[in-house]
Amino acid sequence: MRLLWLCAAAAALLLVLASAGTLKDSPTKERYDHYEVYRLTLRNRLQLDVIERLAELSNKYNIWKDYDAHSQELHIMVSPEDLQHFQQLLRVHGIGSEQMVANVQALIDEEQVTAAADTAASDGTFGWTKYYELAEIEAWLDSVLAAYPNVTEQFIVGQSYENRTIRGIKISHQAGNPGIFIESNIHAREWITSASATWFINQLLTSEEPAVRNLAESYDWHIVPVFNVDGFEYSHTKNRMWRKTRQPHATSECIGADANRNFDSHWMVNNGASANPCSETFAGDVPGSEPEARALAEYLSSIQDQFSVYISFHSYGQYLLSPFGHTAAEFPDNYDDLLQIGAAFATAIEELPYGTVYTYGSTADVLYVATGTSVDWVFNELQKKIGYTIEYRDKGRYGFILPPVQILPNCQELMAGMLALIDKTKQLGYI
Ligand code: 0X9
Ligand code: ZN
Repeated sequence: MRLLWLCAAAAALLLVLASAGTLKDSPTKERYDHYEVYRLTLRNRLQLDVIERLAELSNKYNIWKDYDAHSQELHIMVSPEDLQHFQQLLRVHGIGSEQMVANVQALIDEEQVTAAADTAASDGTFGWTKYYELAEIEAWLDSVLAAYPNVTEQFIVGQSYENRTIRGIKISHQAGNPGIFIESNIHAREWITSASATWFINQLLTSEEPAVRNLAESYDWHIVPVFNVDGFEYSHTKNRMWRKTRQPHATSECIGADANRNFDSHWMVNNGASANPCSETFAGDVPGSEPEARALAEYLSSIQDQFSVYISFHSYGQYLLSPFGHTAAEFPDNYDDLLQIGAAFATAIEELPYGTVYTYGSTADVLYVATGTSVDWVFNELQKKIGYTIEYRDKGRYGFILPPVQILPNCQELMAGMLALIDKTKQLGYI
């Protein structure tokens, strides 16, 4: 009898240990069953403080879209366990809310179902009706490099924390073309960005449309389809909502920093990033603490005479953002031009049958203060005059889990916008 009891106790202890292990670093995939996403309307500083403190203190709340003063909105994901407490808090503080997503896991499952159906139906060729994992994107990149040896060339940005190689492709039809650098998927969960980047590479190489041929042949393209390689891999295998890098922190259980807050330009000023390692916008302990950001800054410095336009792909919200990110009180000298180019981009997209509306302007003005971003670093430290962040579809209906059927429409919008952006940039004499 006593032996039986001992066995039971040992089994129970094992169970407890196993579940504690799961909490720390799950060997399986994180699930988001009945996690909901809310659009909150925050009307004063106190309301904003309440929500921001909530998001900083708990790992269970996850900010999908930070507060911006224009819409007064913030998007936040809440676990089913916290929902009651959360709603009570909203009531007490009189915070307006609207449910955007009823069940995050359902969106993730739909995304996977489409992927499975696509794989079964397809002949194994790469396409843009599903999202691919890092290894598949890299294999495709290899096939492209092999198929177009005369106009393409691989370049290496550097190594990630987990020692993956951050790869890029250069497409050049003639020496001396003005250069355009595209960095994509710095935020791991923004899968539409690498889908769009690979599609864009494919268009530059295969399209027969005169305007696209001109774009491909008159410029040198430097494109990094997946910049945050560790985070992207992790978002596929462990946690669909992962945003940051994967470097552990010395004094915190929380992992990674926001690579787009880690560059050495106005780092951590004006509350444009967080000092809390558990925050989604953790800036790192020092600028360049993340090997990925350090490698990109070094690589860009080494080729700074080879490009004049820098574009960073993000989602979501439908914005074309220019510097500055660190302050809304000052604007770049050429801000009028940056706005003109932004207007051309937005108009071209709005003219497509989808009628998708993009907002343009400086990051700090139309969105929120963000410091240490890659675009601002290139603009301020490498003195580049044209730099943008594109925030792709949508406005929050699906957020980061943009259904695969929207990949191609989003890409068409990218091409229309890009043609207009480059056209206007040339017209204004920058390239
Ligand atoms: O907060 C960010 O890093 C970007 N938004 S996201 O929702 N994709 O995280 C905006 C970055 C703005 N970019 C620059 N200031 N350059
Ligand atoms: Zn982003």
